[in-house]
Amino acid sequence: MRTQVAIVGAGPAGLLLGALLHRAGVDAVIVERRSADYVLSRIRAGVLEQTTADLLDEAGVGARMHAEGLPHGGIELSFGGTRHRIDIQQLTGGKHVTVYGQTEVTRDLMHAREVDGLTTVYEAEGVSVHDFDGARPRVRYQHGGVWHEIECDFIAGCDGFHGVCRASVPTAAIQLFERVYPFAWLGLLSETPPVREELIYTRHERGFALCSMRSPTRSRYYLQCSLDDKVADWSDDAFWDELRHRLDPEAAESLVTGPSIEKSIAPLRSFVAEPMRFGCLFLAGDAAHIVPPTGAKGLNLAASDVGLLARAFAEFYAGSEQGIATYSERCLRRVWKAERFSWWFTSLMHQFPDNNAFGQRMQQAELAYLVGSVAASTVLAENYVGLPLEH
Ligand code: FAS
Ligand code: PHB
Repeated sequence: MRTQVAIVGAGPAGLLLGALLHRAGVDAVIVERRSADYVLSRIRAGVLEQTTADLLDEAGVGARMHAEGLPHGGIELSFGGTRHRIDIQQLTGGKHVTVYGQTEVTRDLMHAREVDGLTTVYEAEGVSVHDFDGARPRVRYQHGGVWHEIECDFIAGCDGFHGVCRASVPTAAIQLFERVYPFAWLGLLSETPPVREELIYTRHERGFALCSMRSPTRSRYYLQCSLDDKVADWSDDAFWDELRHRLDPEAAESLVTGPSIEKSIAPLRSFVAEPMRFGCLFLAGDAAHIVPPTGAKGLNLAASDVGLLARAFAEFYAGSEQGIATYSERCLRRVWKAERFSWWFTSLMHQFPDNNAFGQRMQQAELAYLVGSVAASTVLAENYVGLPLEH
């Protein structure tokens, strides 16, 4: 098989890249290790920046997001038993985020790809990438017991943190930056109305908590938990009791509980691989960087990477190498700013085992300053809605 761009991974990065390339008249094939149902079963992000919403529109898949997504102009910070609203829309001159689950984004992209009759190979085994620094870049995989090879001009490594593409880069050619956090997030999805209309980020001495949602009838909650915790350690009742302990009294009182429809534990890390290009191999999304989900940046960074990459490939086929030559540096400027914001917000809102009494007071003082200063709240607001894209 031959194509212009071979995309490894059918998560949001790979699927959005494929959709944008199709719109630009560039041929691409996606090779995915898992089944489509498995990809859809992973419950992850929930908040889209405007730049991500714009890219979904550009890819022609924004209709359901506009119909079912929830525009949010603010968030609430809860600490010391009270909640403080950050008026994001007012502080950013009218910008907002859209609450629309990653699962739905992925579903919309998969549907569009099927309607357009584009090639996606699911349940591909033994995927490997070859000669990406030579003249004949190729992707090999086994499907149904038969080995296949895709000859291409470019390989897009959209295969996430545990993928094969970054792992195939010689160690001397790549620099890794990482911070692993001493805790995890326990997430729960329930068919219950959200506790408030907007998200609540809670700092509590028992640990961080986040109240989010997927719709007016479906809620998504997170609790900071130990890295040693297992989902089986947390009954639904134990989850709801702990969440009530961490919420302010009014929110705890209005919390509607119900059976979980999904529960999962995710470790938190900050991670960046530099550069994001190796010859004909380009990394995008979680394959290149990971942020702790506190700042709701992971999915949005993946989208902005592939927005730049799709444009760069289209420019290449139109005769300019400028886009592919500057892809890595342009992505990394935005990635590092999102890494900073996600690290800062995580450090502010979570309990750290080595945080002494002074550290607790520093967190409390920073939160008091944050909600009392227009300048400080503006910094939070403009990072939360997403910094401008470089074109
Ligand atoms: P993904 O990991 O989504 O997709 C990569 C794809 O490549 C997967 O489908 C995988 O099966 C496939 N793949 C891997 N190896 C392969 C191989 N060798 N061959 C072929 N295919 C291969 N972000 C937020 O903003 N908010 C959140 O609350 C949030 N929660 C998260 C919870 C968890 C458990 C995780 C892991 C991430 C979370 N994220 C969150 C971040 C998440 O949303 C990512 O940023 C987003 O999925 C990035 O998309 P991709 O880069 O496409 O990577
Ligand atoms: C979610 O709804 O899954 C979500 C929202 C905001 C975050 C993290 C996760 O910061």
